[in-house]
Amino acid sequence: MTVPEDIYEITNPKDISSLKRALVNRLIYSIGKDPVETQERDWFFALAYVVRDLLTLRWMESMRRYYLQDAKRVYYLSMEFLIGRALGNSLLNIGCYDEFKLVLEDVGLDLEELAETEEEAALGNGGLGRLAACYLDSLATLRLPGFGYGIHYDYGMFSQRIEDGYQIEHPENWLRYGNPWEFPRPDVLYRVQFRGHVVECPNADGKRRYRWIDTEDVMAMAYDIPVPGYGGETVNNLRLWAAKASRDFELKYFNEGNYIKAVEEKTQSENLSKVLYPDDTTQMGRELRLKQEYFFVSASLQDILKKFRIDQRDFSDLPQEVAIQLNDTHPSVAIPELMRILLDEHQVPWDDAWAITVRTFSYTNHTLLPEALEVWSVRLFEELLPRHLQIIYEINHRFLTEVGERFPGDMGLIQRVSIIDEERGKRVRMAHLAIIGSHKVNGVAALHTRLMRTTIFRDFARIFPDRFVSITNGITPRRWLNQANRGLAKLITETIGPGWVTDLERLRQLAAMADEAEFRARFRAVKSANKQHLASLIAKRLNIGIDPASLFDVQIKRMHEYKRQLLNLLHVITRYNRLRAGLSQDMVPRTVIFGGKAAPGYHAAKLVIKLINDVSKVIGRDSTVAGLLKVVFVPDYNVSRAMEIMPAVELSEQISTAGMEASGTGNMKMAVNGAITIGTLDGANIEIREKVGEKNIFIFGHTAEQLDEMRRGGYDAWRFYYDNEELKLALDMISTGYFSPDEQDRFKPLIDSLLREGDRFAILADYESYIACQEEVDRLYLDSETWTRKAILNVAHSGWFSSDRAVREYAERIWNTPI
Ligand code: B1N
Repeated sequence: MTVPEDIYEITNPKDISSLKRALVNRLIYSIGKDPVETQERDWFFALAYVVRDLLTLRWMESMRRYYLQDAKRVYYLSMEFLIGRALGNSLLNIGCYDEFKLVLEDVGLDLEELAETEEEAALGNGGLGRLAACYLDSLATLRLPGFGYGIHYDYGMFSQRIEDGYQIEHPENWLRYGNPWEFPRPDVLYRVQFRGHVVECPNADGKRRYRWIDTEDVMAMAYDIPVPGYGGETVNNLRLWAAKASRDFELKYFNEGNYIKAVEEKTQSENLSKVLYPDDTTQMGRELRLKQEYFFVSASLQDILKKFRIDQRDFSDLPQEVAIQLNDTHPSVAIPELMRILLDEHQVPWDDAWAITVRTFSYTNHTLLPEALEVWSVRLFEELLPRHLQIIYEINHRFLTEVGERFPGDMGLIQRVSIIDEERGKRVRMAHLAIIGSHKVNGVAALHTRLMRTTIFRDFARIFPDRFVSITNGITPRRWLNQANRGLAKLITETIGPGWVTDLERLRQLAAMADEAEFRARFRAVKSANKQHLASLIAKRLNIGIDPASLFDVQIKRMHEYKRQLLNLLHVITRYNRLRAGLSQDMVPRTVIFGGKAAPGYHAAKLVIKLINDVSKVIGRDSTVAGLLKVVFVPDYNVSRAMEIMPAVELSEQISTAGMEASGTGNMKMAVNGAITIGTLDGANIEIREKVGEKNIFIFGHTAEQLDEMRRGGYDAWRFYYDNEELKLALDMISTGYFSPDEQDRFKPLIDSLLREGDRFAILADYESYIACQEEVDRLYLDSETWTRKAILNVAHSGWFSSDRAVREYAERIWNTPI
């Protein structure tokens, strides 16, 4: 059947009265509420359903268009999609924000307030998951057939509460009231196998064939979430898989008359998609995690191949029709899985199957930290995925044979590049598998890619010189500027027109405006309003008063030692000491804001949260620094909090140990919102400096190379301690309980890590130049015109950090789907 023309309930999305009719219809017929007796949440759901309706037809049109164009499809496989709230973003993307605002006013409601009732989809940890969400937005905006595949977690990122200064994790049941954006698809169901064993069966053609049998199976059920591009023309799809028990479990026990056992088993297998692992840049070698990885990979590949086979094409066409991007190694079991399907289920010969696989996959590496590189014990792999382990051995064998032929006699090389790590118990190195099984491997910033090629993957860069490419991360200007910072967005549009929303490089036109006093005043007024807004939120929620006229100095990101929140604190303490010593004349009043979650088992990171809160308390109670210094820890940092804070930031803290932050993306968000960065030469900070100009950024600290050299010569932590009195004082205050009189050695582990355990993150080495750099920040802030000028230039030169640019690069250089 073709879709009848008159199916549209809303014939004109600009027609307020038809929008209102649709809204009230939804409230009555979909929510089942009498308009005279409603709660705010009812209206939110009604509105979300109306918006989803508007998306749905465009979504079907997009799918039809792709089908007719026979366009090559891009699949983004990711364990994480940190989407955040969808209402405001969808309304702005389809261009109906103001219209719905009026409709709601008409029924006595405020759209912004209503939007706050939406639970956020926090299906990710941090940068990696948020990047995936930004890329989905850009894929749709660029009208590319790009689809996300991930896991439909019941519990996403935990919510963080602060009790007595400590982080307490609470589960966040975001699906409690249902998710109005998703379409459950009980008919899209795939069987995913686990365990069992492999048998070799004789084949008529004399070739060996393998069958994976006696498996324990789980079903994957699809949930579809529409992803609207800007302008509303294209709507793509994010498909998330939820685990459902297979009927086999039930039947087995039902037949034995054991009803309770049957239900118990059902719950157990459905646990698979229950919860997101809250570990950012660390690996937890847990069985459930490997099961999650294979679960969503297996379902996604079955789905991808089902669509591909619709036209009965030959598998050798797969790389022309399909590109699959692996977001880190988390989905890299897709490589042996595709091989298994081709070999065992379709009898494709090995060499053909391998050529297809390598040309289809590409892999993004997001970190060089050894603790984040995924390895799985061979034993666990064998237990859960015996056939995949066999295939991995065969991939490895063939690869190592080839390497042996190309580099004869180099046994060290063979050991280093092998997929199997033979030291410390046999383990499967997923990064090696991902590199060997992909045609392109990309790093996420220039430095990161260079380090990847010269350090951890040096051998692979020699073996596959053309495989490694650099694509610097990007952020979507729709959410991070147009939506989050309405004031600045309006000012920009009034100045250069609306084109920047889909062509962020146009911000460059603002550069000339930086020299105009009137524009600077308007820009300052926007920033000032944003700061006041944030101050009022902090007052309302945390009952803390902050001075909107003070410099807003902000570090918001996951809590991790390499991100060095502790270095920031050492500056705060030093500043406090200087103020108390009466040296306030050169210092501007500052509000230092922190926000971020620590992995629940990461003790050092959690202790830093406690230290921030203890320092905040001591400083907050000291009347001698009142009005001059304040420290605030914003609890439960998430996408919504980020959208509130980013527009108000003046100083963006990007102070990771050089060589350790692969890229960073918060750095880009703050720059485009008119903050000035204080940072190390790390990750994308280097490219930010290149774009905004070195006069418009504060750079300090050792470079990655300098740190490397320093470590080779022997790092002497104590020397930094004894050579700098202010550093010594700050450390002594922490270690002698100045901030923790109730428990003097509370922070001993932190101090020990710096002085006795080698200061792995070079906090002491960078302290002095950080403090000096912060002095420069104060000097500049006193000159408000010059500060504003530099802030404007940051906005003007941030266009390159749009995720549209990044996705275009993937399309051209990796997926071969040029736009
Ligand atoms: O990915 C971001 C980068 O901007 C950040 O610099 C980088 O730290 C981040 C295991 C990770 N790398 N690795 C992870 C997340 C979850 C997990 O279970 C590792 N996250 C990053 C985007 O490129």
